Amino acid sequence: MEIASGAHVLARYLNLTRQRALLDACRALVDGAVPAYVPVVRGGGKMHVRMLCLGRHWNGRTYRYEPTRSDFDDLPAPPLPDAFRSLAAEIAAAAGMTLDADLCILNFYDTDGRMGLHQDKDESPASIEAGNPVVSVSIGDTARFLFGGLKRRDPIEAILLESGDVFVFGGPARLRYHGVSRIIQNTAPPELDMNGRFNLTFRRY
Ligand SMILES: O=C(O)CCC(=O)C(=O)O
Repeated sequence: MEIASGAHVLARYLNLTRQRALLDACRALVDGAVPAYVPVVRGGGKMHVRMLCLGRHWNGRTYRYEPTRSDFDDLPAPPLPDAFRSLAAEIAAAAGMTLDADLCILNFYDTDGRMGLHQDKDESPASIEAGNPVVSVSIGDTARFLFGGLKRRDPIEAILLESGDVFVFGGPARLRYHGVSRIIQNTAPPELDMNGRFNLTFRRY
């Protein structure tokens, strides 16, 4: 469903088998050799997610991408798995767009996780101007996702993103403000046997 020009929600795009496989991959990554961590941002506040960047690291202090995590432990960002890159391309195509992703920001929200309203504007100007979409995949508990306009004060729509839903925003929607106001506890499919929510955003730098 196109909710705004360039912004598509594909409800339950991933079936349970694919959700389970992605969940296993996410769990292995966040507890792997280069683990997820809680970023501290420019103003000194802690984010309300555990984050792991793949392909390129997003530095929460500088709001820039870099190869190693200079704001945390200097470890190199793990590579973007090929299966993630093809998943992102497949989903973008399902929304009528194209994406050759070279990075993914993987966030884990526990039951009181959230993310303030922001624009995704730290990718290269060329990528943003080209309208390359951000492909977002949700696994686990439902999120109350906020989707606004190109200005912070524009009206905001709340959308529930459930496990297996994907959200694609590119072209004229690429710089729309968005965030997550809350996670709705105990809403993950029982088959996933999890609390909290993984969100993967695939992007092209
Ligand atoms: O968790 C979500 O659905 C949104 C994540 C997000 O806004 C981001 O990673 O920039």
